[in-house]
Amino acid sequence: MGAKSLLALSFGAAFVLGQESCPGYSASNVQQSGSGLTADLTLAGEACNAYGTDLPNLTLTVEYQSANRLHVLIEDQDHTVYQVPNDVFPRPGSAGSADSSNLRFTFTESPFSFAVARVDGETLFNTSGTPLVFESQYLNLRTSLPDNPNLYGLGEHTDPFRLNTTNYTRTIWNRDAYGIPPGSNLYGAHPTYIDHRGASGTHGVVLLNSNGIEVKINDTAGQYLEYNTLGGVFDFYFVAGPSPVETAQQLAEVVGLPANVPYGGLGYHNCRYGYQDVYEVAGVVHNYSEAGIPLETMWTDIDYMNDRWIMTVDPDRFPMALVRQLVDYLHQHQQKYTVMVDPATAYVPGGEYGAFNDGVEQDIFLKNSSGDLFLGVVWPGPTVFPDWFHPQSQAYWSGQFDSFFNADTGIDIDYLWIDMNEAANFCNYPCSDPFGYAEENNFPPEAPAVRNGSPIALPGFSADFQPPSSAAKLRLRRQENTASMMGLPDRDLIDPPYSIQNAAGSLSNKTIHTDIIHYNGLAEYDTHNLYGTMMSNHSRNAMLSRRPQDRTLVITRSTFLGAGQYVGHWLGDNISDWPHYRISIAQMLAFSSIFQIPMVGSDVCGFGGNTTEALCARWMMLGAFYPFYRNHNELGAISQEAYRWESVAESARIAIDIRYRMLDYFYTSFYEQTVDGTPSLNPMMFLYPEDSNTFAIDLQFFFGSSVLISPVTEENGTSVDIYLPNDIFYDWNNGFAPVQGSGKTISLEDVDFQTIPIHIRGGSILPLRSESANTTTELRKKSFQIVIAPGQDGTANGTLYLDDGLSLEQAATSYISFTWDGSTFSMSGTYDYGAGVDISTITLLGANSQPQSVRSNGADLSATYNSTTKVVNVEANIPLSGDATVSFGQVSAFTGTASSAVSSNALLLASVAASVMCLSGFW
Ligand code: MIG
Repeated sequence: MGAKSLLALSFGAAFVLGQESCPGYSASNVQQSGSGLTADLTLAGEACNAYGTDLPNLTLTVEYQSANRLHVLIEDQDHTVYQVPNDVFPRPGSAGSADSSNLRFTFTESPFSFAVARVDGETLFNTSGTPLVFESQYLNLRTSLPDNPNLYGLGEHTDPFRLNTTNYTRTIWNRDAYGIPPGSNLYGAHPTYIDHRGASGTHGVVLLNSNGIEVKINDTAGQYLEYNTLGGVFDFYFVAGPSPVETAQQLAEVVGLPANVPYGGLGYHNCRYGYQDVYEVAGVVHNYSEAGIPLETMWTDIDYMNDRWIMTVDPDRFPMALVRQLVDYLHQHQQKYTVMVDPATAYVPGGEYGAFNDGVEQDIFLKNSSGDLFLGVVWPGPTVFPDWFHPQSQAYWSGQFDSFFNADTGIDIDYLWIDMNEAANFCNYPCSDPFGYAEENNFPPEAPAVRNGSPIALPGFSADFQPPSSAAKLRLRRQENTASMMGLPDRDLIDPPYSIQNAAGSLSNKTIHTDIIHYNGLAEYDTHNLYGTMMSNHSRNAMLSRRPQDRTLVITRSTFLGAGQYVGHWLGDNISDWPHYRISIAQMLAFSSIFQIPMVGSDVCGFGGNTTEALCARWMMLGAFYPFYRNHNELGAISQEAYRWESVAESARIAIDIRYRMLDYFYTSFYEQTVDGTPSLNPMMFLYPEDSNTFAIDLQFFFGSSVLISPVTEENGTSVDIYLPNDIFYDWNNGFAPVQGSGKTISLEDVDFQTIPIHIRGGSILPLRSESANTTTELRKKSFQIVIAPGQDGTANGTLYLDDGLSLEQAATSYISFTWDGSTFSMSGTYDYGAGVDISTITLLGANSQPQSVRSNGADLSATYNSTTKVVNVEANIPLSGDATVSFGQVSAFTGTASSAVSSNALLLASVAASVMCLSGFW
């Protein structure tokens, strides 16, 4: 046993002692007001100094911020302790009162503890079991919970969506986490959870704290959840729910509403690490088009850079002139281009490297206490890191983007990918010899060979799409280095007395050292978890400054609370295996439905290791229902572009076809999330919150709120057990035939490798495009097919949001509500955006007979009926320019099993008596 673990053990012992012997606080000077209260908290006995020194004087501030939100802040009276800066995390406004709140705050004076309850009497949070501990480098607070609670969130992690509640630790400390192992801290910090109690409601709790955190959940002293942090303050937001969807909306008010994305950002993306040169990238674009698989956006990883220096191109492999031709080609074909940028910047003093020189000149890189630049080792070798807290950092970053990503002279990217921003550093603490480390470990790595002779002739690319005759590689020689709430003083910023279970070991391992002080005086120890989100915000602004009229799409690896306001997130370095395929659903649901970062997805077909044909075929279909749909692959792994196997190509064509037909439906859901936080992906328990069978389900999910996706999840399997709540569904893969769910698991058999089970939830109206297209630009020219899927009560509704898909400020938008009351379809709303297309078809599902007539505006519309699938198709041709109604005469709705509804993925339904009935007295 090493010294370090002995140390940890002895601290563990001290902790138990500390917990019992810490004195807690007593409240005095309580000032009540209509909107909350304040009190002084004074250490109630002798300091225990378990992991640092106890702070003697604290302040409690309680604010009823809105009807459903309560803010509880416990901070040091001196305001010396670090708090997350308001410009990094803008606090939500406050305009509530105790009288109008659905929450109640109560407290005990001595020893101080508090509780939060909903006005219905449900206690949500109660700290009375243990004394509050508030020390210079350690905070501890515990709430008791009901037995066997249903808890979700506390990311980023790859544990099940519903969290374990015994002997479970969630460490929150952003980390470069290849392979995203379960039970460990990953790239993002989201100390938010929701607690779901079925009929007793759902609520949410956010701890706004960017220090290292360990949340412990156990049942050894009754069921509890405990926060252990390495600093900061207790800054809690409680939201009342009581439904899961309302909880999500209220959490969005705390962390901020997510940014909207360009419509094209929802198209299919292809990426990999290890494309040899620009010809290979162009070849991939060509191959997609040959294979008839729609490719919306081509991506390039760090391969394009000259020796991995950001803001440079490799003159041999990715000469600027050719990259520019590639981008022109993509743009002419309505496709987009994205590249990666890392924060770590090659350390090359005394040379001609602009990104480094400009940063030095503007003094925006992080420094050691000696005043020297702080050096780590990343791809280019020894590197420096931008200090996002520097007042010039935005100007610097935007300036680099303006020149390198200049539309006239540089790479005119459409979207942006930012990586390694935890921040990642390959060199372990103390990294005393970054030059030696870089040398030994071969950073930057050898570039791949330069192609000899003429590149392959690629159809569509001009004859001069070949290397400039005198490719002069710019090689700069690396030289020796020539060149009030700020946090308590006297802390150990490297080895704090309490150790959180950072999978990288010491806090400073593989990242920026935690004793680095930012330009504004804040310590990396306190702000580490903010680095990726601050880079995200800077990068978004830099992209917007290039194209001020347009929305942008930035995809980041590291996130903190509120990052969704700026960026989307890909789930990092997964592995090409079935466990990672499965866990991607839980990860994605947490980001979309809890953390409010809805533009999310995993590397399709898997990043690390070699994928397989079967896995890739399934993953291309599952990925079609990730908001962010990108195939990405590791350097050295076998190729996995969607066209590499015919079975995968076919899965991709089918899945993209479905996704694109649904794209406006999903775009509408996404838009709605940007307006009020309503999740655009739903865990099953969000929509069936009283059905306890749904609480742990994380292999099925709703795309939007109406489309249930139930992928095959077993290796090489062709069957899947799926749960259908007691509700009516319609089977996408069987001509929309109705399926009565009965709160049971059913088996779908013979689900071949080109099929993903999809069910439309009764009660929905979906606006689909009548057909798919090769790009989203073309897709927008297709007419609409409105699909009415009546619920068990015979009614349905849905919405459609239309805009130009790109502008930051929209000149005109349409927002249309559709309803079905059992016999009449109506649409009403605003119609300012000219979509240029009509509703060509209205499709009514679950109809028991051919309607005698279908009328709109006094005119008869022609309708056909399929008695096997129970579907009525109406030639509607209704413009999207004004309210309209269509009445269906004498149509009766179907419920129960479709006796002959057998498709390739035959449904073995729990036997529900086939019954045909009129659902409303109207018929
Ligand atoms: O240390 O840029 O997660 O997507 O391909 C690896 C190379 C750095 C990690 C990213 C991955 C990317 C890779 N990057």
